[in-house]
Amino acid sequence: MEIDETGSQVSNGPVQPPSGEGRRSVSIIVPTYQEGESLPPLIERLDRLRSAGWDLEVLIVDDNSRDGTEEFIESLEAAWIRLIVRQDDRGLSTAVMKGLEEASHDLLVVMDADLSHPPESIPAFVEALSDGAEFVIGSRYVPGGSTEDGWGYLRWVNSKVATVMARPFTRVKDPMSGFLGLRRDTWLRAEDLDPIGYKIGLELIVKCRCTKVAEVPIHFSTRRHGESKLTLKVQKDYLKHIIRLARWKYPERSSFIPFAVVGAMGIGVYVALLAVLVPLLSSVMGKPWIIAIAILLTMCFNFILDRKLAFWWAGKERVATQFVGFVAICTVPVLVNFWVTTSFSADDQMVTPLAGMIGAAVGSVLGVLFNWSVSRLLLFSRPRRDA
Ligand SMILES: Nc1nc2c(ncn2[C@@H]2O[C@H](COP(=O)(O)OP(=O)(O)O)[C@@H](O)[C@H]2O)c(=O)[nH]1
Ligand SMILES: [Mg+2]
Repeated sequence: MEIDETGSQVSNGPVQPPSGEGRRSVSIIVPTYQEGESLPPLIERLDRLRSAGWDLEVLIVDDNSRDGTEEFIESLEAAWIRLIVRQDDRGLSTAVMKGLEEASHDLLVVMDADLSHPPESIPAFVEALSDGAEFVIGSRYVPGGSTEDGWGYLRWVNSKVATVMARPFTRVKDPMSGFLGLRRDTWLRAEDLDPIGYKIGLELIVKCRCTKVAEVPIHFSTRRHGESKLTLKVQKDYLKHIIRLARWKYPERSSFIPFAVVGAMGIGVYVALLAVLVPLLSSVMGKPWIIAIAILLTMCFNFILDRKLAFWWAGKERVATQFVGFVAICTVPVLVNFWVTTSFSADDQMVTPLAGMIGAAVGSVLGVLFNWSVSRLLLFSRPRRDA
């Protein structure tokens, strides 16, 4: 083995020939945007696999880079390389999906054009798929995998945080990898694919409901040509992507948890409102009225946030009816609180602090469960799968 100019391991002689009977056919999808300089060495390295007996179909999905990519591919006159130039669409995920749709073989590999992903690992991908894996990831974080030195601390932290955020969906060590392998039958199982975000691997693992995911160690090289398309916007999109995946895979929890958090925040809002309103309005109205105003304002706060975060599928319609229903539903636990507080009090004249606390606790717990389930049932129809 030697390290080539890209920092990847490349063998001197022919790369690993296909094992078993006959030639193995693999479709390789390479999304590109302004990768004109990286393509020649990439194609050369893929061609070495062909020389070793692999039957490769390469689909380059380019988003109209106009940097010589088209001219270069045309000049090769290679029947095994297909260039798809997209004029209207832009984006990594949709480019990958386009390539997967157009591919003709049963074994599919997706890789970056920038030589971060060593093509010499493709035989190991095929082996894992033949051994029963539904999905394969080229991984930096399994034994034998590595990242070329020179990754900034920030980029490393970024990758680790993103990996932790993906934990509810998959246990793999490197779910952020863009070097992927899958069988056609896995791809055909994909449901509700969402083109947002860069992390198409994570999207596919979740939406194809993969359980057998293998990780093949790779040496991840730093790109030598061109620039990364990873920007701050990508990180914001990643957060959105994680939220959408959570809503897709765990719709109940993704609705109840924000509802409970907003409910807890509502208690703070209520207390703060009382602190402000009592001194402000005491001279013009009685305490019960001030409390009623504080409760109503808190309900508005909860309604606005719950509609957005817990009942995200609610859309823009029926806001007024939903609000009236919401207030009616929320009033039930408030009345329970009132009833518990008064019935736990020692005598009719005095509300003890303990009774108040018990009332508030019962009211809150009951309130969250009751408000959430009844609001869902009566006011907001159930989340659609593709929300
Ligand atoms: N077709 C297409 N390819 C893209 C787009 N954005 C990135 N790519 C390609 O996707 C691969 C990964 O992008 P890259 O910038 O290397 O991301 P990084 O590895 O996370 O820094 C590269 O081959 C890019 O050329 C896009 O909008 N459209
Ligand atoms: Mg890259």
